[in-house]
Amino acid sequence: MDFSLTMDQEILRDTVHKFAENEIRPVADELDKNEEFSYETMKKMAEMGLFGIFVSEKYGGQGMDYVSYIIAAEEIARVDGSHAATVAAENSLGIGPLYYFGSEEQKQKYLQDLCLGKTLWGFVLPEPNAGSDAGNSQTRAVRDGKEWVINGTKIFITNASTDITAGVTVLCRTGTRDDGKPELTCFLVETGTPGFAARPMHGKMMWRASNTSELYFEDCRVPAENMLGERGQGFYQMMQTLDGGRLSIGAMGLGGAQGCLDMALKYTREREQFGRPIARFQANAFKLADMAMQVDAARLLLYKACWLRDNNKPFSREAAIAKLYCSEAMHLCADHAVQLHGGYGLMREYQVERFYRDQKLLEIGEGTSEIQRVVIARHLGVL
Ligand code: COS
Repeated sequence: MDFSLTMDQEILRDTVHKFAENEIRPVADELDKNEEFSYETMKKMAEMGLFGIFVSEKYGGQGMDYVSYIIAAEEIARVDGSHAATVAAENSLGIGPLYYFGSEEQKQKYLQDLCLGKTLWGFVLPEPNAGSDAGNSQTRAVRDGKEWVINGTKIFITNASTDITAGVTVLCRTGTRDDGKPELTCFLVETGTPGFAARPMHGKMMWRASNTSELYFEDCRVPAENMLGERGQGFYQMMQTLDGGRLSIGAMGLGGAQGCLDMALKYTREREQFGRPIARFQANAFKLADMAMQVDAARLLLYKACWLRDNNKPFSREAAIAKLYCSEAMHLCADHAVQLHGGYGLMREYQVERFYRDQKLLEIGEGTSEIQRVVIARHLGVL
């Protein structure tokens, strides 16, 4: 068994780590406070090659493996959840479906600019009444000559209403299958298509500097060639995309947990009470030890799942396990980090406060912790 990273992966980690520390950390708090999506750091992340990391160079990507992409997401999440969300959602959810299921024409049309970070793309699955029950999509697409007409509402979509969003991949009900289940199909809808509106959602507790939107489709017409893959394949495409996306959330949990450990170690070594650094009180040292254990276990689970994916082996179960474990690891680490900071941990000036808020999304987005347990239990054959 070889647990070492390749030279390229080590270099990538080091480069992204320095970038996140130098370019993102100084601005993260202010952007979070103002609920502001930063086009400036978006541009810098694009110049770093953080979009299309696992996409072939033929389409403008970096041609690296999934482990590399996950390392990049982890290193950004170590500093800021919002920027990690922009990168993770774009790579796995925005670019992923186009890259894996798109026609050659669709790939040629959209991927180059997406990989260059000139544009962003949204992945549109959840609806006000179709969250965990994602297959219960009420958004409908009806064929009319050479077009499809889409009607419905979607919610909680990342990267869908920025100034540079080029479009979205939207799951629609296109009929009923022979077995009575809904027939679900994905369509590409470009920004500016009449009948399509994306509105930013404000007032979020977490990821406040990332872009989240509500989407409205009212008699929105798209040409038949905007179908992604084949009719009736939409739910499988979305589920496969979410398997990869759950690894991204895992990376954000791992990176966030590591970030909390870094901050807690620094603070408890410097902060003195009763005449010594508080890290040297056993109750606090044990918290730090538990955090380190969680981070190590999370990293092993996540990298193993990514290794399976990179080696074309089934990884759905392992993605659910990694997502669940990494997000719960960050929960514990953020909780301990705030506790170790005492009263200061409750203040915005200390970044653990932001990590404590950002963490909660990871146990809800891309399938709640309960849904991950459903997926794992189904693999065990007990549900
Ligand atoms: N990859 C490919 N296909 C998959 C799949 C996967 N990982 N998981 C399920 N499928 C297929 C099944 O094989 C089944 O195929 P058939 O209809 O041909 O039999 C189909 O998808 C439906 O699967 P299932 O019957 O298991 O669907 P359920 O309605 O029971 O839902 C869960 C399954 C709950 C796991 C799914 O709805 C889910 O993941 N919900 C959470 C959604 C989510 O993460 N939302 C967050 C969006 S934010 S981006």
